Amino acid sequence: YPKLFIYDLDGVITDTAEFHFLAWQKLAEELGISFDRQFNEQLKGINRMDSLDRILELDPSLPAFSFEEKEKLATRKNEYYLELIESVNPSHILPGIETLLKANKDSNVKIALGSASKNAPAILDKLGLTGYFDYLVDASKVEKGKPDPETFTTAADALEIAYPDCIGIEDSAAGVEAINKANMFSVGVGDAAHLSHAHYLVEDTSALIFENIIEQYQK
Ligand code: B16
Ligand code: MG
Repeated sequence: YPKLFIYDLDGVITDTAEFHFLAWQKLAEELGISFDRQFNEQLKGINRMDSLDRILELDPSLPAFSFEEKEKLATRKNEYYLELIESVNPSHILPGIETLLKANKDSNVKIALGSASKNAPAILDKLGLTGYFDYLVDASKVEKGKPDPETFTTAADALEIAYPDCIGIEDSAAGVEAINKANMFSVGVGDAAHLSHAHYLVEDTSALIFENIIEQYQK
């Protein structure tokens, strides 16, 4: 039986991806860079600075930015993002997630968050879900972002649980790769085009059923 579930935030618990997209798009427009939703798929699960680097790479004609300039740009994006998430509330929890968290808690299996977002604890609070979690890993606790396994191993280490006893749930290709590299069981949420490397794949969050995940893990 597994001992720990590690949940990604954006795309699994709530859909903040749209707000990240809008905030990055606003910043990119100010820099004269255009990018679309399809490119945004590549930014899912990628931390703030790495996301900025990928966006700047879209326009090779831009001058090279110093680290300080990039920090200012990243901060500006975050200000736009914070404005957008101000109105986040429990109605923004994705379908099936609260039922899953309840079943998870009732089974005495530990619960952690594994998010690349520095805003993760504040968003969990706005959603009213903080009480379910035994441990939170956000960007402030890790050096190497997804697809490095550190986000997931940090949660397991903090709760002193062996990696093969952990299940990670992710919507991003980078996140599923991170879970697999951590030697944990990966549950992907989304389509096979991005997530064929997941050990168990469901189409959307409403298909995340606790008993089904356990059954797949035990196979
Ligand atoms: P922040 P997750 C990730 O969240 C997002 O998917 C990604 O698009 C974002 O750039 C990253 O958090 C950093 O967020 O700017 O708030 O620190 O999917 O790992 O929960
Ligand atoms: Mg995600």
